[in-house]
Amino acid sequence: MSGLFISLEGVEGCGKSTQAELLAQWLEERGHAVERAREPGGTPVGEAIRNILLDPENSAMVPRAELLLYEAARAQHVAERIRPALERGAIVVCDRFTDSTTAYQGAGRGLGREVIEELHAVAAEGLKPDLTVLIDLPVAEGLARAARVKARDRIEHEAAAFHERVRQAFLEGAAREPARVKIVDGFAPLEQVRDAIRAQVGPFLASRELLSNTDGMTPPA
Ligand code: T5A
Repeated sequence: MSGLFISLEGVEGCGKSTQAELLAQWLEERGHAVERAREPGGTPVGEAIRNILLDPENSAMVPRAELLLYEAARAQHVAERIRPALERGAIVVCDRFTDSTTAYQGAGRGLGREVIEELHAVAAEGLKPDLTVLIDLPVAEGLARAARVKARDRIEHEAAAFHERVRQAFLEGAAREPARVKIVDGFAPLEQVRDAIRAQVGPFLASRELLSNTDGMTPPA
């Protein structure tokens, strides 16, 4: 596959959707074909599963059913949109991917990493992001930001301790794979977060010889 797969990750309200849009626009302005994507969702089947997953009415959902629904939405997304876009040579900018499942279902729900990684291999056909930007933010700030924009969904109703486990799992994932997962401070003003993301993505694309105008950026060590 000739494209590139970039995911944005982090706790609720950390600014992923905002930054995914800014990043996609920036890449398009530089002449790249960009596929915007988000999980759960991104396809008609995936959006229907998203509605089930996020509906607060579904409070009886057990963790394993939740896990399988996230992976089912992902299987459809990878087959219908992500893999074809990568085969066309596009840059896929995805708001959440497998790291979210590892953090939320693995650590948040306590299902553990092993079973989840086996499911990733099935649902995502072994596909991993080339680069992941983790926008790190204290849980309370993220939940407060999210609450200002929309009503709380089923996952946002979880206790603070659940979201703390999720944040720690994201940070542990970044420590395990420092070459792929880059941490950006989400507490900074929006424009600073945007620039910090560009400072990771620009050199990464340059290292893959995909960005002709690197604005003087040098590839990361
Ligand atoms: N989930 C997902 C799992 O449990 N397992 C999985 O495998 C997957 C894929 C998805 C839910 O599903 C869970 C995680 C989630 O709980 P969602 O609605 O897509 O649900 O939830 P989020 O991805 O968390 O989306 P949010 O919209 O809540 O958060 P974002 O996208 O991180 O934040 P954003 O960009 O919408 O910004 C929120 C607000 O903050 C402001 C924005 O303007 C906006 O008002 N903001 C800032 N304010 C100050 N400073 C900054 N730097 C700011 N950046 C943004």
